[in-house]
Amino acid sequence: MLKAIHRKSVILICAFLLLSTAQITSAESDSQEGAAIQMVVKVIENATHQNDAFTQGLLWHQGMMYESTGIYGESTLREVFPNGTVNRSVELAGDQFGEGLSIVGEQLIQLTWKENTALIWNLSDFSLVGNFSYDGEGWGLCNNGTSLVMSDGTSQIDFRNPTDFSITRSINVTLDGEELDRLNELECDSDHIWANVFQTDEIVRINSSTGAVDQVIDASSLGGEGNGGHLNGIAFDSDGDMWLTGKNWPKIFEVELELAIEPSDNEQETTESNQPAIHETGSQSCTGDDCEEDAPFGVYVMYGVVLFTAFSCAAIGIFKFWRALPSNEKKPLSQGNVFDDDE
Ligand SMILES: [Ca+2]
Repeated sequence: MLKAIHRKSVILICAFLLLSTAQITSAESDSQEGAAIQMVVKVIENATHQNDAFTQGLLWHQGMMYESTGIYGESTLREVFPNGTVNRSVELAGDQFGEGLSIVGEQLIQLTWKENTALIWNLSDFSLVGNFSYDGEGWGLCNNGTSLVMSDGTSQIDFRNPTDFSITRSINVTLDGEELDRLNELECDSDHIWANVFQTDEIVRINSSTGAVDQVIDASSLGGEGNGGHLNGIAFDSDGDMWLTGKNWPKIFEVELELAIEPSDNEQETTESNQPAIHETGSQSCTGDDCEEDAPFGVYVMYGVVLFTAFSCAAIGIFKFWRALPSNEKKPLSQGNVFDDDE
């Protein structure tokens, strides 16, 4: 009887340890996925931005900037040299308020705010060649390589077929589990969407699959409303560098992203000595726009417990298997019995 209790106790202990460590692993994973990392911007250089541009959409393409500007009666589509000089510009109809801007092949797609119309412009001569219709408001637009990605002022982001503008899927954007709306000018790649949060100095980086915000970027150091209007322009150049501007701002800034955590004295010295792309602070490491939290000490302890448990249970299983063999097949594993099997 005691032997049976002993054997069952060992099985229960193994099961308990494995279940506990699995739960710890799950909780730790959830924690790392759920918490958005706080970032700040560091200015690398700046260039002139036309301060009559009420910026609503911005992108780089083959060394030139393309910009959509808003306000009824003043909205435009512009091609801008890197030094800020406007090369070409075309005016929208007086009843159209320019919004997000993206490019598909040799055509620029420009949203309008409440006119339910996306304008299709030929890149070569800025001729208006067509339009798409959509429901709701038009805010931000970007191209992730396969879809046009569009915001409409709500927490929903739609992925649209670039050939007919039909919605193929949607995500709900959340920050730390709460819905986040007012997502304005956009920029995107295959995995992430960057969005200005309307009337703030914040940009959020959104997971394109889940809608969860994994980075919150504080760009208030650029001056915000002090430049003439709200932050509202995100674009990556051909080197992958981020450029930011805002409505009627006189400057556009190339920036790098850094962790918002206050550096220690030693790390301050490292930063001042012009450390490049890789920043390490506390328990976090960051390489440009791809930052993740390192596992804390507790995780390594948990991994050790898992390995020990698995090894112990495997050893017990092997021993029991050996015990169950006919006596003439046994090799001399041990002289004593660790566990007696009463079967
Ligand atoms: Ca953009």
